[in-house]
Amino acid sequence: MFYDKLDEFPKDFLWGAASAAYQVEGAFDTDGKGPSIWDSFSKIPGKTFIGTNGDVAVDHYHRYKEDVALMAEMGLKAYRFSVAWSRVVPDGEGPVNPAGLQFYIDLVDELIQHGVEPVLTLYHWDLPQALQDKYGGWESRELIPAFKEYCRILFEALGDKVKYWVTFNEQNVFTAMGYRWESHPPNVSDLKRMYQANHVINLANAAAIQLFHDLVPQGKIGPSFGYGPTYALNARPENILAAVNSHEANNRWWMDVYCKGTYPKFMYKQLSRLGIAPEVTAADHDLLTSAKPDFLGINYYHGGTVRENRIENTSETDVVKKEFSAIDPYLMQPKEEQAQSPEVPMFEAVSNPHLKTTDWGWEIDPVGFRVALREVYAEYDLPIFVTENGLGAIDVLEEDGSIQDDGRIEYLKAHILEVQKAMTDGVEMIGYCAWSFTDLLSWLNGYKKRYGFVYVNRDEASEKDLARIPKKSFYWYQDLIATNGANLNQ
Ligand code: BGP
Repeated sequence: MFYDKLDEFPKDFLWGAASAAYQVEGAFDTDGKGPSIWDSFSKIPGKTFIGTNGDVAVDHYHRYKEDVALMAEMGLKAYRFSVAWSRVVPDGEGPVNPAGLQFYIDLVDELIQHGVEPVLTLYHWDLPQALQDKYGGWESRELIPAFKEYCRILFEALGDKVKYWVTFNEQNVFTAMGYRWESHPPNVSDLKRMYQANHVINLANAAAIQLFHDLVPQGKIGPSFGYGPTYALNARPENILAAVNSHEANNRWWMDVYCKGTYPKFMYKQLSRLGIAPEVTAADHDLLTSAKPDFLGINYYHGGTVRENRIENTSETDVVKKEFSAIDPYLMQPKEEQAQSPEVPMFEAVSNPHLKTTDWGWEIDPVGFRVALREVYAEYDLPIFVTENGLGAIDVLEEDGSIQDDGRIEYLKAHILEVQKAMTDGVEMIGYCAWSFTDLLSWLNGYKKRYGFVYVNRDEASEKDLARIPKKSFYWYQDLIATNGANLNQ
């Protein structure tokens, strides 16, 4: 659709930025915090970029006041952060650690005092190690009551101050990376176990939403999903069918469960055929269908392009196959040796000849953002909160002390413009959180790949002085917020 004039952003649109506990806080064993699975995994040689870990990260735990002051200076309307479960409940299900809980109460108070709306993520990948050791982590149903209890603690402590809550961050990504690709904890490669863990997380998600609606009726809660539209390489019908398959495997497999409480049928049958479908009991079905999110958090970086599965495909062998510099979380194209892989007979991922990529090989596709927002809103009819979107790049601290991140400004501008178009189309939007506010630890790429509006003076070799230095994009976003998006077309 083309418009001469786009709708204005609503006055209360939440212009925000996001982070996650393990990536910013540091203080990994301070004030009674227990270890998480990321504290252990990041210490395994060869697992992260030159051995980086979140022991110190960007020391947000000790510098949150300075960070919040910068948010206020920028005029930020919302800050999305996550709570480290093992800071609040060190053993995952034992007694509360008052100092850990107090940190989040103080952070929320600080945000509110500075006019920044807190957006709290309950789980951004750092499961307490004790729950991994005791029960085997998310594969066990024992984690459902443990998660529910942890949520209750936070709902009771912060339910009157925090309106927006996110249950799980990118369930599709952390289950694939953790249980299939051995690149996140718990470092497993087993599809059956992956689908089992994923099912337990679905149940925990539903249980948390139910409890929230009982305890915090005035609040809003939903998951944040790593969504990417799936394109067919061209109009060849076989490729269109492949895109339908890929959409079901990579998006609907989660989104349908969140919103409708049921798994999509074709993918479920495909997994059953391979003996790796999760078992859904009658009680599971009741729980999943009884809990509905109030909004959908969408993390958007890119989508993917597919063609007919390589078993049947005979006509398009010349297109360059997608080369991943890292594992692509959104199009989980299987390794050759995984004979059981459900996707092999369904589709094959290829690179999109129309798109450029970032330094890390991620396709840059602003229009895909609009497609994503349109698809999600049309299918699930819930307001959307963009909970992540941003550009990972190498930023240079110039001799004059500035950081000229024009590439990031260009990226964000193009993407936010597509949000405005989607909104003009009719999508109901709550807000937009860029990833990220300050630079932070990239799970697998250390401090080389930066996303922040604020540079943090540290690298892999040294913590230096951890000074916060606003980048050029900081001032650009400040102006965007001040004009409520009116500068986007300039
Ligand atoms: C998302 C995660 C974030 C963040 C972002 C960038 O998948 O939710 O926590 O890490 O991706 O990822 P990366 O640092 O790998 O580029």
